[in-house]
Amino acid sequence: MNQTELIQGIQSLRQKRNAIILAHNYQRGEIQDLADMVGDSLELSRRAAQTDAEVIVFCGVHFMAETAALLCPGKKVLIPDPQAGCAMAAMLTVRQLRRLKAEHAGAVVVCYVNSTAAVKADSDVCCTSANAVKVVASISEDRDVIFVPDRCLGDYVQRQLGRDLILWEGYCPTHHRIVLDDILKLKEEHPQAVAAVHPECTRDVLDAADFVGSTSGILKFCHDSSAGEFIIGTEMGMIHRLKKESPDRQFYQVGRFSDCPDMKLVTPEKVLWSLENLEFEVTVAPDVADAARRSVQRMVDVS
Ligand code: CIZ
Ligand code: SF4
Repeated sequence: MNQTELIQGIQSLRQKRNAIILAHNYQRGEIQDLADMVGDSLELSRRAAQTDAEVIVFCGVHFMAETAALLCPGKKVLIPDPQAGCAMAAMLTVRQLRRLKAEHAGAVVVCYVNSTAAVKADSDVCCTSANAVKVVASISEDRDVIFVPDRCLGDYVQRQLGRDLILWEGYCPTHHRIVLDDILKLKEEHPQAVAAVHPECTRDVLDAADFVGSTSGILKFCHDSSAGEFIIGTEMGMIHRLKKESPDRQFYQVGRFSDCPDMKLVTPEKVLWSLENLEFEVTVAPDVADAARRSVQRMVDVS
């Protein structure tokens, strides 16, 4: 089967199954191009909740498909490769979270969306990188706040708010491969370029950037900016979308190692198989789902 036949096969199966294909901003270019919508995890889950489609093929990693399943009860949520996990989400188990909560009784728990549904269920409120500062700011100053699992995003939030948070040691291995030296080198080579980076990067990288934001934030920043050249410090799948939306501008990826191996597990062939076999369904146990949905809903209410 050549590429054209593959895409045609996906399109006809999508209709037959009454399915919608959602792709995260970090997916391979060819997946972004065949999807009904490309976005960040929350934008995609919200879109999933609004659709009439019965089947959602979520091209992303497991926690994202879980979030879609939480927000879309009654729909079948499929992930094309069940091995696509998130290294950061795997860095915090519910047992570890419970131990941390026991050490800080009374603290409010904020969990980054990059966490399992079970961790979300054991947290008070969820956040994304787009609204983390807003979510924490909504918590009364006299309460302690535990922020999990990303230490870098938590550190960014505490510096933005001038407020100490109790942090966990989780991190994104992909964003940690975006290093200061590579940004500085690009800035030297392209003195007119402005640098936009993701808050999962380390503090020295954030301090060297002109803008810090989520993938949706970086897209908006570049779109609204009058600059013609950008240095981009996030997972490299973003460059595809940025170039596609602004073909007349230059985007320079920081370093050559910032690809997320889990995001790249999804291929067009696997999307076809997913639609063909209605695999691999992602579900969340009802008791966990109810509690996790409450955390996500609290985030939606404050942001
Ligand atoms: O929430 C998302 O989609 C993630 C993990 C990244 C981002 O900044 O959009
Ligand atoms: Fe997880 Fe990092 Fe991959 Fe995002 S880029 S899915 S945080 S490992």
